[in-house]
Amino acid sequence: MTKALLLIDLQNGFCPGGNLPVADGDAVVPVANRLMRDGGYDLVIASQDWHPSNHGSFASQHAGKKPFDMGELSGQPQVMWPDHCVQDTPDADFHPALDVSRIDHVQRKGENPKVDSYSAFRDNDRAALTGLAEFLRSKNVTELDLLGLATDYCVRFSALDAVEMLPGVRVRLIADGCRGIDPKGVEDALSAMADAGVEITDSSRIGI
Ligand code: VGL
Ligand code: ZN
Repeated sequence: MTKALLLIDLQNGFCPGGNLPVADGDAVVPVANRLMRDGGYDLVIASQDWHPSNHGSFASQHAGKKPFDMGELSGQPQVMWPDHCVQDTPDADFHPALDVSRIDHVQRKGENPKVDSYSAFRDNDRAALTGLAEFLRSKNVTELDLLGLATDYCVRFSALDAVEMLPGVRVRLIADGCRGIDPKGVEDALSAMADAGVEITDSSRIGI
């Protein structure tokens, strides 16, 4: 029995002042800190969106595209994002208030410029794995709770992959520990996760 907490992309880039800010994104940092301290977890993992400066999800790499337009990347539909979480820049750093001393393992993603990687488990085209599923299996994880940014992108796809790639593991989303980009997208994400078997819970129900 190993209980793990997965923190998705708690980076400056997704917080107010960052390059792809999620409204109120920094409000989830205290939730993460409290759960790392009091949640009774055996293992804490944090994912980090970690793009090269020429990443193909950036509107800046596509002539005539503006951020949030739809475009294509390697023949697949792709949201054109503002440049964000570029490797070794402050935008990619964890939020300064996050208690990184309690993180056991960091999983980076989004390094291949030709494909985006919302999920902490694998690229959007599902071809390349990050190794996170294998890591969690090697630690005999039986329960995985997750929270972070953004509910409608990286949290959603990470939770769905957790259910699919870790059969038998209880997967729970800590809803008050998440914030999203688009309200309708958040609503769709919550129902897609619930339909897939993700339990939706709240941090007030965890720990002391
Ligand atoms: C994310 C869009 C682009 C996320 C990452 O962390 O949800 N969203 N890259
Ligand atoms: Zn990204």
